[in-house]
Amino acid sequence: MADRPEGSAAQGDNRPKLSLHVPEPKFRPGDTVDFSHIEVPAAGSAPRPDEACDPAEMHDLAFGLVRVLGDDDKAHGPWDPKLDPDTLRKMLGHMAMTRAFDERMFRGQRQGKTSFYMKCTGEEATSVSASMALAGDDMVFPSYRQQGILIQRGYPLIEMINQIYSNKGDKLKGRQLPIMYSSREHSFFTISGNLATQTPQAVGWAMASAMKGDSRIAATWVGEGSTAEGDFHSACTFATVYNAPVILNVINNQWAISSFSGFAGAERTTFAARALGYGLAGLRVDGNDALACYAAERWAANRARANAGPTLIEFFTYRAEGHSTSDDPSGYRSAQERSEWPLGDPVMRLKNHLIAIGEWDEERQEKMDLEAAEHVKKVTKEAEANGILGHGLHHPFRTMFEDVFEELPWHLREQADQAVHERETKFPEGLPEA
Ligand SMILES: Cc1ncc(C[n+]2csc(CCOP(=O)(O)OP(=O)(O)O)c2C)c(N)n1
Ligand SMILES: [Mg+2]
Repeated sequence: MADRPEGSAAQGDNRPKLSLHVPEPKFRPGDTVDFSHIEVPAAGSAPRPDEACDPAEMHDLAFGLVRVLGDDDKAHGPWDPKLDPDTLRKMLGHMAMTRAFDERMFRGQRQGKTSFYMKCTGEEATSVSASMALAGDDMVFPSYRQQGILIQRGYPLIEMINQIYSNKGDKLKGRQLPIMYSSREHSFFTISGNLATQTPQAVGWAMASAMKGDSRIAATWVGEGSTAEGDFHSACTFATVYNAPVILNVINNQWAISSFSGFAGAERTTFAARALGYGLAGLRVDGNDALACYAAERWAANRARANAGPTLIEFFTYRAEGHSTSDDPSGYRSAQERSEWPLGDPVMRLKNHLIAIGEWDEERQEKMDLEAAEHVKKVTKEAEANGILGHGLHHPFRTMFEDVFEELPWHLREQADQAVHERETKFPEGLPEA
């Protein structure tokens, strides 16, 4: 046998046994939830550095929490974006519409009208308010939980519902999983189910925009769990190396399906702190504070637009509902988490702020919620006329081979013919859409 190097374990030393740390969430179903370990700094206490500052000056902001709305429901400190009441009401309206849309679509899935849906309850500010801080033609590369962006950008709800129902009105012709929208006209990049792929794409797009001397910036949204993907880290490297005009929004909603944020590194440091190692500007923001979300995104947008550099923003929030309609969170987390979450609910907080400044009241809120629910219901009915799951009103089977090549190549034509032939053999009575 070959000699072992001096001091190796085989020589029988008394070095301690190594052990592996496997993260475990603090609370499981049935546990009493205590979030007192989460530090919540006072609203208005975080400084607001110059938009062109050196990322090294932002160290503390990556570990703190930018907050504007205080316990008194008033706006505080240097991050107050000082939006006029009409803009605040518009923000609240988009958030209410997003919530109404989520409720209706979730119910639609339970009624068998679609196979799948994902809500963003509790996270509305991270898409609606952030999107309002961008220009309408800035290119966004979202994940699957930013329906608030499309609603804020005025994308027709009927197009969203047609896509969710994969019906004959679906512009994507049923080729995408429900909720994976795409709209070139609304500068909304096609959603991909492969986690984090949108992050290098956003950086690449931003680099191209800079190379062309364009003025549009890019912004991407990615879940905290997805930051564990290699793509996210390549995106950070490219963003910093080329000073790409891009904003990397990390939505830390504490959960990645049934895995808690600890599996993506949250036990060790913050997600905003990732920025430090790359030399990116890093901000950690109360994601349930609509004004803080707006202010941080606008800060980063101004920075990018002035060629001062990319920003990584962590929005600290909570996924109030299940991951998707295929999930049951009662199997892995305590039901108390939602009510105990120390940062409250973003819609309630913005509503209470508008009431506190004398620009809103409960009656108007009730009316707005009712109108949003009725509008979504009406549009849902319109979309249902184009078909729902299993009703056969979808794009012809054969079209799945189209639109990739300008001319269908011979081998795809052959496969299409074969697929249609097999379908006719399997269903000799015929399917109207085949
Ligand atoms: C590359 C890849 N791995 C795994 C999955 C399965 N998957 C879909 S969503 C998800 C959780 C993502 O969590 P997070 O990034 O925190 O986003 P959130 O759902 O909380 O918004 C997983 C593991 C996937 N779609 N793609
Ligand atoms: Mg998550």
